[in-house]
Amino acid sequence: MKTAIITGATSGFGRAIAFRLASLGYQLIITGRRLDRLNELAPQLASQYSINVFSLCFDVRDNNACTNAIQSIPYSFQKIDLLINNAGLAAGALPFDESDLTDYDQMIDTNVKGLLYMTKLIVPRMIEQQKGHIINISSIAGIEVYPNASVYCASKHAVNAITKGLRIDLVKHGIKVSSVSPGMAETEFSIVRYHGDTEKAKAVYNGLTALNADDIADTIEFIVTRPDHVSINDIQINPAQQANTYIAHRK
Ligand code: NDP
Ligand code: 8X3
Repeated sequence: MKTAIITGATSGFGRAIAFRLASLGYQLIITGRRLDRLNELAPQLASQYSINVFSLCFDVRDNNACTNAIQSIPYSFQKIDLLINNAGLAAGALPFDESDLTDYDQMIDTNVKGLLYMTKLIVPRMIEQQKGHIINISSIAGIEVYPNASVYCASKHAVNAITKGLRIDLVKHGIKVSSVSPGMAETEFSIVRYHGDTEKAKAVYNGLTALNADDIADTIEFIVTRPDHVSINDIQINPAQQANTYIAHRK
């Protein structure tokens, strides 16, 4: 049985990926900061798919918390085959001169440093196994920069650079490194971005059918079910009505 660890499994992509990997027979380590959601999700996954699930409640921005969490993983989950670095966010959507330093810190600390902390902790296990797979959830914001999102875009450009660097450095250890770069997807992402303003969040998707979390789970399923000799480097996936970060055709 393969083991996967998913950061940010309490919502959106991470939650959908957890269900999909469970359906593929993975045993799961699910993580996030919201304990109530982890406590609800773990037994649901375990009973629906007859798999083992271990939850870890911590903040990926805190390296000590990441270290303690990974050290607490029970023996039967220690051989980690798949790391999904998904925890992340956009905070705020304002021009640079009007935007807030605390939002910058949150995005860089979560999307970049949190991903690095988790990867640094899991990679030695994969090197020991001479096998493993890391999938980083990036964004089309890592490919093109759009207005009012300089730091979010910077964080996802960093994710792409880290992904490429890891792929180069880890290839000799049999470790695959992939990324998924979605466009607009309706999760809790925009609610978080607009600091809880659900009206503004809803308006982001006006007139178009956004991606949903299952679309991303489909993509992850494709990546992890390729044969051993095949590595998917990146999959960019958009709503059909979104051409790129600038152009969306709203009906
Ligand atoms: P959600 O807000 O629905 O989910 C985000 C997840 O990340 C939650 O489970 C949250 O858990 C977790 N998370 C956030 N901050 C932290 C933290 N500091 N420590 C631990 N966990 C954290 O958004 P999505 O599912 O849409 O986003 C998932 C990823 O996809 C992000 O990296 C995002 O940038 C990326 N993405 C999203 C797109 C979209 O349009 N939705 C498009 C492209 C990429 P908790 O709050 O419990 O800690
Ligand atoms: C978020 C997707 O289209 O807002 O990563 O950049 S988009």
